[in-house]
Amino acid sequence: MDVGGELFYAEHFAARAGLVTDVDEVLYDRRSPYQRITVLQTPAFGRMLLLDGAVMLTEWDEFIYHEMLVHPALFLLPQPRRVLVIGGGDGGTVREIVRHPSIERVDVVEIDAEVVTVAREFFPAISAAFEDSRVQLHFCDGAEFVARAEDASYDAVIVDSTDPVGIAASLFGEAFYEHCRRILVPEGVFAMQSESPLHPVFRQTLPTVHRLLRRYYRYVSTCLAPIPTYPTGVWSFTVASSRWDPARDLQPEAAWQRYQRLEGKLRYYTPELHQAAFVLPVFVQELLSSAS
Ligand code: AG3
Repeated sequence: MDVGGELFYAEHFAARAGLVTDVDEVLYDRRSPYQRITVLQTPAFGRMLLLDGAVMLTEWDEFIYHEMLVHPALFLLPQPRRVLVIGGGDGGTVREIVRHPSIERVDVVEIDAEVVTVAREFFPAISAAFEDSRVQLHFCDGAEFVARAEDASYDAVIVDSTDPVGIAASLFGEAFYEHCRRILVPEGVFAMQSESPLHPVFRQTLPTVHRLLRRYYRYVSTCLAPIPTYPTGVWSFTVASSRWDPARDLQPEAAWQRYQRLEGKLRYYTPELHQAAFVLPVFVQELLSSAS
């Protein structure tokens, strides 16, 4: 937006409530066959990636989102080897996954090849993990990919989607979750971003997701993290497994040993933070109990 010669950008989650920031420069702004892709240079948040005007990441706080989407799930598994990522075309999720030395293969299913092209050009540090030899990119629909994938072929499935509308809507539906369960090994882990529990509309995602996932997994748990540039600033991630209780089955000693051996240094997640993040405030507990 350009008002009185000053460039700024705003994303609202309610009547003119939300995020606003000055913009130094619009680095990229084009329509792909699927969506409008925008890259902004801002003084406050560094570079920002928007899809259809919604913030996907900023250089300033993307580490919180990507660490909390990936590590609570992968640290539950004694030895994560094969991981499927649905979405995640910017590369941040893959960057966190390949920090785990046990990883042998990561399949990334991104519907929009132009998101990857833009990430490679404008977010080289975030998208660098795509060049890792263990990573395989697939440009197709995530719901179709999981429907075709073989039974028990992944240790973890991680869904890094946009909001549950438009092209991402199928990634919040029962048929998709059923296939994810089928293609996971019995002791596997499923993780997804599950929107904000404070959002006037999308907070309903959380109880809906719990109700559906409980059909396929013994344990379904949600953890929270602050993502200041996302709508409301409070975000949820939901982790499910039939073998591991995400809130209780982290073995602190073993987790710390693995934590030391990760490639690179994390800035948000620790095994202690894992335990704390699954402790939910009253209003989120109430939202979840409306699911059954
Ligand atoms: N995933 C986007 C979460 C949804 C943000 N919603 C919004 N801004 N309205 C981000 C992908 C990062 N890898």
